[in-house]
Amino acid sequence: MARTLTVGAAQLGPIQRSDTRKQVVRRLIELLREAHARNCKLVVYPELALTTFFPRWMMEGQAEVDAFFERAMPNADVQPLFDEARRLGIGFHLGYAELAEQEGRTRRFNTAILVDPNGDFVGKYRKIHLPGHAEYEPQRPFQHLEKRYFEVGDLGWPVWRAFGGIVGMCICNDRRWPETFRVMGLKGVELVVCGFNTPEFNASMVEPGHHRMMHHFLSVQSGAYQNGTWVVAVAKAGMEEGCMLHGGTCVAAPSGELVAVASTLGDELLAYTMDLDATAPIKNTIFNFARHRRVEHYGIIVEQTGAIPPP
Ligand code: CDV
Repeated sequence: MARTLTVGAAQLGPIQRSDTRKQVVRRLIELLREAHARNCKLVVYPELALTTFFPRWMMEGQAEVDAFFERAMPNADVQPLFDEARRLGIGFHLGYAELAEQEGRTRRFNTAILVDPNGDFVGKYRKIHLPGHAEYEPQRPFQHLEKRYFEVGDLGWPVWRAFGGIVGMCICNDRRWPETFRVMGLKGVELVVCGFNTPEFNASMVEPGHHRMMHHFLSVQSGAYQNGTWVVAVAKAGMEEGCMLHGGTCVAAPSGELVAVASTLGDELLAYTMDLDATAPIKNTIFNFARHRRVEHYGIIVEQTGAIPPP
């Protein structure tokens, strides 16, 4: 029997700072209902899907920062999403800022969860590749303070048997790193879901605008192809507090081809039915890891972080 799965890539338009969680959750539920009408079994929401992308601001007071974090999941504001998803029999992936009391201290992560159609937790991922900087940089038109507000994720890249396949998660900047996909590829991943917030303009370097979207697609497509996996990458898009997020929600097939791309910068649902068995031809041939990988030559990848050119 074919292992098909219909996934809803639920792109969000901008969330302004004044928007409440309740307002945002209403938008998430609207997309969820559309996904149900279009037979989706899994809905993927973006990174930090409950608030504006707050690392663009330098905030000195911890209370001001913590207002963007969730202390429990679900909490009262998000519970209606969990209730509606369970009622409709749809699972979902949701990104949010997580404040956790762990090992006797308060910890903050850029987190995503995967919830099954019964409303049960499948798993959690905490973003590992945190881009940006930790200190205020006055030359930037907007900040990117993920390194200030979040700790590096401590859960690795687990994968889970869920939704009829093997599913893993990554978050935004993670998609640019081949290591992200390869770790999950080595665990047999068949579907990687990834939420993102990517500004159209790179505040730290001169980069033509059209490169931004090209680099996004290039990263997602190569991660898919080189590991024989489906990738569903979902944007927060549009003009958010004066910062244009480039959008580009998409589905990449295990062949590396883009099979669906969003056409707007607003709330938009892409529904795509994928065959999870379409991962096998790539996994069993060109990227048959057991047969072709040469680990005796890969040590430097984990022994060394930065590049060291010859003298
Ligand atoms: N939220 C992100 O991780 N954004 C980065 C930007 C800063 C480049 C990204 O990789 O899209």
